[in-house]
Amino acid sequence: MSVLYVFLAALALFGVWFLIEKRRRKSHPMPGGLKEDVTLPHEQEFELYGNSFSHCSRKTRIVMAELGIPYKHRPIDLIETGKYETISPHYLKVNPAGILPTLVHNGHPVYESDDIMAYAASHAGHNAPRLVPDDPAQAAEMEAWIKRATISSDDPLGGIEKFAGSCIPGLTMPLFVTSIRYIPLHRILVGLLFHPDKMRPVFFTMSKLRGLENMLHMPRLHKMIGKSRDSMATHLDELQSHLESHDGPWIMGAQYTLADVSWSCIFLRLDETGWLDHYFAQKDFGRLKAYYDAVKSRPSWQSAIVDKSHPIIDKASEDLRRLATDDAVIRGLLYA
Ligand SMILES: N[C@@H](CCC(=O)N[C@@H](CS)C(=O)NCC(=O)O)C(=O)O
Repeated sequence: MSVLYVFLAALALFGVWFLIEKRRRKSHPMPGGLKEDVTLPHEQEFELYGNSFSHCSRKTRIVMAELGIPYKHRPIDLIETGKYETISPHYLKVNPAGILPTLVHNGHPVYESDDIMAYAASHAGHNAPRLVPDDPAQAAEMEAWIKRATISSDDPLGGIEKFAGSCIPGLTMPLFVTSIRYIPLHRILVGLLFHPDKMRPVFFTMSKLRGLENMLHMPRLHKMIGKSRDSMATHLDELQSHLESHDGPWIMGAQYTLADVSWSCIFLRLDETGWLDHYFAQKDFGRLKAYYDAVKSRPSWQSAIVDKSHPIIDKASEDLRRLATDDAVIRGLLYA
């Protein structure tokens, strides 16, 4: 009888804790752009909340580096790099949507990576390089290239034929699975309790328990990866044709722009997930190789990407490369 009482008391305590925590971790979508009516505690004029592995955070870090804007970097973990810090009460005060990145300018937050890039480019001062063409037609063309490389948080897999960014979640799946091996299960369970998108922690829990080969055998995942792989090949073809038919070296010609920032992060993700080697082995993508080498040789790459790399992601990326090379079944499931 007393065991039953202890059990019921523990259950009641858990219930109370859960309800309190759930209130503290309430999230809701936020529109992009500057929120002038919100003022957050800050130490510097510019502060950037981001994560080393997050595609959207990477874009904003490169832009800040290219523009030469000094900022305080405030790293926030995603589950892939250690824990669900985006849904911590502390970060939800900064961004109630619980997503990265967030730029804070004089205490006012700016949301959505593409809006952050545009905001930074227009607040960088007169001596900063111009990352947006002055000509409106050129600026519109640059916007179209950016949009093509954007990951939508509303519908991450929507429109993979139209948007290279929409292929990224599918193509990153294998790396998600190898990185989650380094994260303790109880950290993922926090997501099952509190993350607004339960599909994500469910996927991570399954990945942790089942491993890469079993996950790749799942028909839905296998199909999603295959469709993303094939659509991305078309996007790369089209980018190569565009670069070949224009005077480069950049997407908008002689001027390095926000479009190059977005696409360089697509290349990085394809690189760390092993897909770039696959595409480059399939076809002569010489122009794209040169393009990727050129973005990597810019000083912004060193400070925004290389210096901010994460050991778990580096290890997981190596694991994935090894598995895809040594394990014929995994190789077949990924590339056949
Ligand atoms: N459209 C948003 C997408 C932001 C987004 O999805 N961020 C991811 C990281 S790349 C995130 O914070 N996810 C929260 C999570 O994984 O729990 C943007 O461009 O800023």
